[in-house]
Amino acid sequence: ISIRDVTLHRLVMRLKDPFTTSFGTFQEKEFFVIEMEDDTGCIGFGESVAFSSPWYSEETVETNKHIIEKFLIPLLLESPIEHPDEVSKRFESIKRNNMAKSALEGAVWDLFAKRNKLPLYKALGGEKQQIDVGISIGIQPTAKALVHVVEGFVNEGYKRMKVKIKPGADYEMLKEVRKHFPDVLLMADANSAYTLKDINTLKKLDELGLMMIEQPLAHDDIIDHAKLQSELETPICLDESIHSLEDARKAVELGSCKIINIKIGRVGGITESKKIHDYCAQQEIAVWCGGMLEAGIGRAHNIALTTLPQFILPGDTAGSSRYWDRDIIDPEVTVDKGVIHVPNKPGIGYEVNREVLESFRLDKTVYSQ
Ligand code: OSB
Ligand code: MG
Repeated sequence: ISIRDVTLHRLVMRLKDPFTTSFGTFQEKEFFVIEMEDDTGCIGFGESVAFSSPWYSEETVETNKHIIEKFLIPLLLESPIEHPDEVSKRFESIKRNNMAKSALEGAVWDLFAKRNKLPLYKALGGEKQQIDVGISIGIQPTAKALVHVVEGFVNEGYKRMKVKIKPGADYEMLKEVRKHFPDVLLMADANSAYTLKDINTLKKLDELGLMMIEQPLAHDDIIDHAKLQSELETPICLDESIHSLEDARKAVELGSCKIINIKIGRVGGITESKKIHDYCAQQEIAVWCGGMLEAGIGRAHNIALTTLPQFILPGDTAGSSRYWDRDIIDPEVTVDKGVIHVPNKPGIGYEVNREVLESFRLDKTVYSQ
């Protein structure tokens, strides 16, 4: 693959409803659509997932732009590549900045799949024709409001309810949800809002039969999580702490978690995601695909990845309409009785709607060889 040019479309889209986590509230999502054209005129798309503020991780929209244009694009345009697995090696000299790397790598994967006339999921070795989906629910003002929101998503057919928690909005709220929905698959995501000092609160959650608790402790910790896991019945799932296969191996060896949330952006791309997936399959650690409030292109990449066999648990990749009035792809991602039917068209399997993309676009920059 000889890449002729890379276009960065900077977009801003407004979420239908604000989304509140323990670290802040999201309403607008600013990100890049990466459009990559090769010397045969074939086009691949990627999407950056970093947020505007460094709340979830240290990367932001602005740092992504800096790293992509100053360092990553020059490395990518240096010489042709045979296979998308080479992209992460090409970027090895650049430390971290995984979301910036992943945005470009995603476009190379789409381009590669399209050139080979394969749907992306088949290019990755995935087999599932449909994937189970859950939903991530932001922190609500009251338990009553939360129960109401959960009810709506249960009725829509979502297979697993993930509720964001923080100190003061945890046990009592989840207890109400459990009371109204005794059998629903329920889990909590703390986004690092607790420390080991909160162990009594966290232990109380064991009463509620949660599938897992996601990232209860610090974003960069695997030591205290191991201590906590040894005291908890509820499985711990790590999100923020896992940036690579090596991080996953260390966390599993230490007993810091029993489940891993794989986010393509957080680990630097699909190639690294596959490595973590394969390692977890070998270790019998269940994985699922996390979300970053993506628009359609990022969502399509998540869907393709989720077709790999160790993605045993429902992921956070919900339908387009859960987030947006109008997504940038056609057709939009739809959820039917809690499943997404995986598209069989070449590449990401959805068409980018140029008119819609331009309606959300702030600016555009082209980088050529
Ligand atoms: O921790 O998984 C997370 C959203 C923003 C930042 C972090 C997280 C989330 C979600 C929503 O849980 C996932 C989604 O619906 O895309
Ligand atoms: Mg999370």
